[in-house]
Amino acid sequence: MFESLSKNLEKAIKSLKGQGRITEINIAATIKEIRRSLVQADVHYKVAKQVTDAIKQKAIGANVIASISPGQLFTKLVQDALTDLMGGMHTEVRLAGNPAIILLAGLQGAGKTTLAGKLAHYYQKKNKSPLLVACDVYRPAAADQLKTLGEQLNVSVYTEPETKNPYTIAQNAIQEAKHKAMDLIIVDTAGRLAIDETMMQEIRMLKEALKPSETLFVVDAMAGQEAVSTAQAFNEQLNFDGVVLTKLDGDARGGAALSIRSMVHKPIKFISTGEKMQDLDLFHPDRMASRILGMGDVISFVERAEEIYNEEQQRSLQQKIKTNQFNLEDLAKQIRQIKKMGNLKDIISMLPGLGNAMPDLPLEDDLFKSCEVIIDSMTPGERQNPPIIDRSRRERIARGSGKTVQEINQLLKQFDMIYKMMKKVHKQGPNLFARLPGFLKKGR
Ligand SMILES: Nc1nc2c(ncn2[C@@H]2O[C@H](COP(=O)(O)OP(=O)(O)O)[C@@H](O)[C@H]2O)c(=O)[nH]1
Ligand SMILES: [Mg+2]
Repeated sequence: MFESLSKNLEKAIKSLKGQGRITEINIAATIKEIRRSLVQADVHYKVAKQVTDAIKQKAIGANVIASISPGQLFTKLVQDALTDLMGGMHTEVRLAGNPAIILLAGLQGAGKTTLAGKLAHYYQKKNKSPLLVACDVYRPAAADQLKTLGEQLNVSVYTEPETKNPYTIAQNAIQEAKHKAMDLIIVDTAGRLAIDETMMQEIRMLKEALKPSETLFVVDAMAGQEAVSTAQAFNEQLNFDGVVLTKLDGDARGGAALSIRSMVHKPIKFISTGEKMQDLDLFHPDRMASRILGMGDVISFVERAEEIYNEEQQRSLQQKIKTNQFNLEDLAKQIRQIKKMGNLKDIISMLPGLGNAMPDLPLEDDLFKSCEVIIDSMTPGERQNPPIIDRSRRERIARGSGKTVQEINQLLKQFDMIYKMMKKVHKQGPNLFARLPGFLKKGR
């Protein structure tokens, strides 16, 4: 996401390099470039102008502090301007009442049902006890979709296949939640392909009747400017509390994320970056701004890493390295852990300096897949003691995994490198990757 915007902004700021000081004349081209980059990212022209006017004013005003380079100053000013544009601070989702109710609204295909599952997963980790409620009464498949997610997450799902009134279903779900001492209800609703009076009326009534503590409008970020106008239309009818932007992993140009706050005056609360249940992040304007500027989002990275690496796992990994017992089974385990952090491209974009360097690489989520397939085709003995894998074993593994012997050789060579590197790192301290969350935290 935001790849071309990031590149364009970086280019615009780079053009200031070599300038000793800031004058209205030498920043004119940069300002124009920044504005053009924003418009190209599908930010409304007026908003883009507002942003660049603010940057320009501050840049000229800041001229007196000559201790930093114009490039550095501009990066900071653009970062601040983008942060302000997206709302400044993170706005919390408000969960009040027992059960607390979250109502989801949005067009068909926006990602509501998927989000319902993600929110259940998210709040479950926060020790809430969620109940998913299927109020899309038009598409029977929607209830099944929710049920599948519920099973996968081990979260209860409330459905009433025969009932055609979403309000009745929701009321009954509230009773069910009270009965079972569940403290959070997430209501998935029906969408339409376009804004439609019947749908608006239905969701408006549902909101009035349920009085949810949080009504979230869900919108596909790839819709660009249209996401903004849809948000405006829903907000007029619903006066929702916050926005969830989905599909930011796609080729969304970023316009929706950048403009919604200033055009609709409602905060973005969550962003979704993939189809998996863990691909959900709280929206932090400052973190997003640094990500756009290619400065990464180390804090979100750390938060995700912390979720999957508990102390116990770290200790056991360190122990293995210390006693030279790290083997291919452990490598496979590490790969699975990294994959749990979510979409690979998304994770990499959180790391400073890598976000902009990576988009050109064919980084698929199944990058690790062939490693896993190969390791799967080995016997336990081979995984635990890779040196025994001789030529004939390599041939057998190649046949079993549908790979070539060269690919097997390559994996074993990579393992050997990782193994040596880990031992080296271990001499200076415990495993680098397992240590990364704490390590990065100390740095910030
Ligand atoms: N790539 C990607 N796909 C998503 C995301 N959120 C939802 N989807 C997909 O978008 C499609 C529509 O989602 P769904 O939840 O059924 O939308 P609904 O009609 O609003 O309930 C499904 O195929 C989802 O897997 C996301 O953040 N990224
Ligand atoms: Mg749905």
